[in-house]
Amino acid sequence: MYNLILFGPPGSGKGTQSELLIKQYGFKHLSTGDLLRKEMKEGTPLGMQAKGLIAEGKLVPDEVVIGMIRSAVEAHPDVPGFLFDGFPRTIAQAEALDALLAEKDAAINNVLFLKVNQEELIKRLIGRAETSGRLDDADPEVQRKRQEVYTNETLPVAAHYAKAGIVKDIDGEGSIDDIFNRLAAAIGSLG
Ligand code: B4P
Repeated sequence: MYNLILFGPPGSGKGTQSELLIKQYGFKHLSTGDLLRKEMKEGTPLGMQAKGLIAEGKLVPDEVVIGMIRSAVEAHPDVPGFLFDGFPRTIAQAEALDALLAEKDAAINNVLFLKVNQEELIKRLIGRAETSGRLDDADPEVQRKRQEVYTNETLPVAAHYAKAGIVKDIDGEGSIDDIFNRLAAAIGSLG
């Protein structure tokens, strides 16, 4: 099993590139953002809890997303690997993921870190706000909060995996195809 984390700040293109990577490699795509938006759309108790937090640019509690990921991983025992998109977002989530995979004699093989400058991120999120209808895209104050949460809570996750020597920086600027080619080259060379 080959397991990959696509890592990067809000708006770095994790969702966009995940779509292309799953087509090419057959990974099972697990996006906590997508799973949470599905819960919100269906109006489940979990979705109702997540809605207010996401609208404020905050993270959903670790135990909630860890539970969602455990269920999703266990529902797909026979896939060639998982592509984790937007997860883990805290050290507690990373440790829970490592433990969950270890139970299955597996591990994270690589973390591909999409690097995009702050100005470009804001430009992309403003662009996405025009069409996404997402609660967390429209308000500049919420976007500022999301970047702050990313710096304080999520960036340490890259350092956690860097200790194992499995993080690879990828230039996340340029055309969607060029970025995909860089990711594919990294996957090919890292195996
Ligand atoms: P996510 O759904 O993970 O979303 P994201 O980080 O905002 O975006 P992503 O990086 O996927 O960017 P995209 O491809 O769309 O999270 C949403 C919220 O859910 C979080 O804030 C949090 O509250 C909650 N949540 C999710 N996971 C959680 C967890 N594990 N723990 C706790 N809470 C959690 O790209 C952005 C835009 O750029 C798009 O419009 C796209 O078209 C455009 N774009 C992409 N690539 C481009 C390129 N190369 N050039 C120009 N534009 C490009």
